[in-house]
Amino acid sequence: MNSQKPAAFLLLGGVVAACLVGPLRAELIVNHNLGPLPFGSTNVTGDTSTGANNADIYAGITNPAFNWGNEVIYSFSLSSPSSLVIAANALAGDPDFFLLNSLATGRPGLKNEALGAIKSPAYLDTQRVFNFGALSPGTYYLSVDSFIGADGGIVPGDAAFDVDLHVFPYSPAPAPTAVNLGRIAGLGEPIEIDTLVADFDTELALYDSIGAALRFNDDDERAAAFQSALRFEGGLPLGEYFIAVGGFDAVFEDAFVAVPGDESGNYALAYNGGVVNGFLDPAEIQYYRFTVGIPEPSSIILLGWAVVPVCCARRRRKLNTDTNG
Ligand SMILES: [Ca+2]
Ligand SMILES: [Ca+2]
Ligand SMILES: [Ca+2]
Repeated sequence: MNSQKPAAFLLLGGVVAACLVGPLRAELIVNHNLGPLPFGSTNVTGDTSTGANNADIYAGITNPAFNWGNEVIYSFSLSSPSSLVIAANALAGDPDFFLLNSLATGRPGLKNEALGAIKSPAYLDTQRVFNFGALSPGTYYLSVDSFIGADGGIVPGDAAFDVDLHVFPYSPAPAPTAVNLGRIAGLGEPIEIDTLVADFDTELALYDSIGAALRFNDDDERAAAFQSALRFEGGLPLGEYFIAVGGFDAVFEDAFVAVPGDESGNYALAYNGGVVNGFLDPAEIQYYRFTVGIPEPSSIILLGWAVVPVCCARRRRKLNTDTNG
């Protein structure tokens, strides 16, 4: 009689689950959970030989021609806006330190890509102290990965490290005036933002809601003439984000600080199927805002109301039948 009901529930469940968790992907492995990082200093000591190599490169922030070997991954959380500084006490081999906001990795290929890299890496090769900068409250991962060279010149080897993580309070910066793009993805859904169609040399940066500069791109490898793209194939944490569009040679820093470049002209900002046309004046930065969220509240409410009355109506009818019967 009601053969469509289980199918409808399965479909609904699938849609909701897909919207909430996104497509399934392989994930990096957390070796140690540091828990909530308090303000002050936390010592982290380890050896990459105790880890595994699930990330050869870090998408969007490392040169694809380079290779990293075994990595050890630490998870930690921040309960309030913070800035994070890493300082080396002792290093052996060539450990590099990557901050990630997800454990997602790319599809199997020639190289394994960690997709959740944010900020610039701390190489700690000459400078023994590095400021990762501002971070919103949330969960992060520190991947300590052993640098093993460029393609064709790999020297396998592990690295040992003794570093301190210094956490300081950070005051969120006021949001800039921005064109609102609305919700462009759900949790775990791939995000791509680009200005590949532009008549000048563009640059792009991504900020989170407190002004933490997360990712920057000058030239995408697909660009015809030095245009930019930001790709988060593993998605972004739920929240509000800001895109800054600039011309070469802009500089982007925390607190929504952006020093404009000289280049200007027409561009099309493409984002997950949408597109906005703009014109950038000389010495100008333009901002757009978007959210990564669960499905629009209106659609959840609609789904909820579509299901609940049917369930209740059936139960009530059965109860009535039993009671009367
Ligand atoms: Ca690795
Ligand atoms: Ca290094
Ligand atoms: Ca560029």
